[in-house]
Amino acid sequence: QGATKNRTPEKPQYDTDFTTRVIAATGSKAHPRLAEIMPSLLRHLHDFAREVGLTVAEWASAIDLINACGKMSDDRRNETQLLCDILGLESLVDEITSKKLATSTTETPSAILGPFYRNDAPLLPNGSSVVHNLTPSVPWYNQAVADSAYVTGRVLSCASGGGARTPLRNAIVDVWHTAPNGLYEQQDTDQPEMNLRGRFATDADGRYSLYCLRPVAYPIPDDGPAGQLLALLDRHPWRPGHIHFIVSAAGHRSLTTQIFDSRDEYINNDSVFAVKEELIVKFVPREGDPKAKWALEYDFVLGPM
Ligand code: MBD
Ligand code: FE
Repeated sequence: QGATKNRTPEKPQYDTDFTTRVIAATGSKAHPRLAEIMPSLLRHLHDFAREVGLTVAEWASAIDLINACGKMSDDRRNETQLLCDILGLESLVDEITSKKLATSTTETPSAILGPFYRNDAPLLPNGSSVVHNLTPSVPWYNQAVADSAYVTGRVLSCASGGGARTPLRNAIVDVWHTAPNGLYEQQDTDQPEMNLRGRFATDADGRYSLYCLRPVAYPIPDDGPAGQLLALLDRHPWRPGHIHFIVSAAGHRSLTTQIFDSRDEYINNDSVFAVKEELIVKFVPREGDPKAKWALEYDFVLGPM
């Protein structure tokens, strides 16, 4: 009784002039874009705090969360990015960026980069495999054989407009995916360096071709603060099986995207909200190729710079 007697009985009224003053104190001669976006950020941030009645203790636990993400991050783990991913923020800014820059709806849709890209994947000849050192002693050998896949397609330009698509020679298809144990090579000491990564240059017809594996569903790393938050929010950490690509060609905007295996049970339930209809693919059985049980043909369409 005594504990409640001094508390405000009705909805508190805040001095919103406070926010106006904070915004008025904010500008940037050095960085015009910062000057443009900060007022909006401050307005939404302050409105959010007022709307939910954010307390000092709650704000302090958010600070702890962000600090914990930073402490955990290094070359191999970007926990702050992962936090953004589970909040849908990386997917949202990816969508905003491609809407701003795309010149045609025929461009292949983008999808988020994610935290596991590595520069300088080996440049491999078309028709070679990104699966290295696969021997029967590898724990997931049988699954790798059952899911072996031949992936081919063309890199096309829609730069000339009018719905025309022209093949791009010497485009680079940079590809990466997890092993059947759900781990990227840098997360897994049992995989050789740069396993399941490669770059392929398209031929005169704009064609690339490679051997890889049908991707499996896997949980994003959930042993850190982002995973704790997921659990608190009654959410699962799984992503549908996906293959990442960065496709680049002279005079064209690089495309960062992912393709998603239609068979996957998480296809409509991605923990980082990256799936788009046009990026869902169907692998088909491949006959007469001892190196692949499955085949996929997928074209990438790039827009002009
Ligand atoms: C991933 O493998 C990934 O692709 C994304 C976007 C986020 C977390 C893990
Ligand atoms: Fe990924």
